[in-house]
Amino acid sequence: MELKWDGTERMTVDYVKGILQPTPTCDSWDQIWDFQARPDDLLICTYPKAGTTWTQEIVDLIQNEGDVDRTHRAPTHVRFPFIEWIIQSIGSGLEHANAMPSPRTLKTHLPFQLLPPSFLEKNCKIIYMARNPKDNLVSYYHFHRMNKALPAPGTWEEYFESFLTGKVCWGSWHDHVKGWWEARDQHRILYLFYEDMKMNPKHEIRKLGEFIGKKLDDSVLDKIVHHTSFDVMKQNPMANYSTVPAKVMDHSVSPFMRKGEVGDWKNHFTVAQNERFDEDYQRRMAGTGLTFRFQF
Ligand code: PPS
Repeated sequence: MELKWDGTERMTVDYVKGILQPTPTCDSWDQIWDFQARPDDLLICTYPKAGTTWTQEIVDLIQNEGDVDRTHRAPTHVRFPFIEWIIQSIGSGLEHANAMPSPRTLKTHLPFQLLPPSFLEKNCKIIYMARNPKDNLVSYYHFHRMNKALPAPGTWEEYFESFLTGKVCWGSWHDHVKGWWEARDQHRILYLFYEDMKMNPKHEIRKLGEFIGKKLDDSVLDKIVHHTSFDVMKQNPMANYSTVPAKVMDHSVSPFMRKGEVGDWKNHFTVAQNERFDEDYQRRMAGTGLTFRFQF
């Protein structure tokens, strides 16, 4: 597979079936769509910046029964191939996944309709983590600023409009969370919320353990809660993306582990933006049964 983008310029984007994607993902789309899942694959799926890395760290600690040394074996993106991510200085998530022995835990940000069909054909377990869209937007904006593997975000006002109109990589937040929500009962999908994990991590980690098929005693659960807290993960080079070359992710612009809070959107949204967001949200989310917490 040819990896053209080398990080000296900002990533370009294109469309796959109406969804914006980094150009290398578009160029390799046929191979991504044909990805061969295995029945014992576990897939972690999120809209970007919804708590993927947090979920990955928790899952790895559950699978390793709280053994922190085992989870320090490699950085997040090496432990969990990101199937549609192709970066020259880092490699192809697809090739990495294909070379990995089973059982594999994989990552994707794809909306449900773009999920390679073999995941459903093989009845793989899928964990979906969703985050309230206002904090998700803020997090994504800052990630665009620091990550050259995404286009430049423009001004805050411009990015706000791009997010609302779904003109960002991986498409509309609203369509993403709704698509996976509607699919959850027909497939082996555990649908989780970032705000629940923040509010009661032990409860949510136990739920994850049951879904994965691991019964965890209280002391292991407490250990996992501690090692996956924001402050501990921020200091963990295997979980904070500091191993990615600085020409791709520049943490001096905005750290990957930025704030990890619920309600930070209040420091960014103007009153007018908030009213516009709420009006749009109510219209697009009406009747879905999906509710998000925007603050505690
Ligand atoms: S990515 O690039 O899509 O994989 O990013 P993702 O991991 O989904 O999202 C990054 C945001 O999640 C926050 N984060 C956490 N919050 C709370 N606790 C823990 N342990 C944790 N780990 C990561 C991270 O700080 C990003 O959110 P913001 O709001 O930008 O801080």
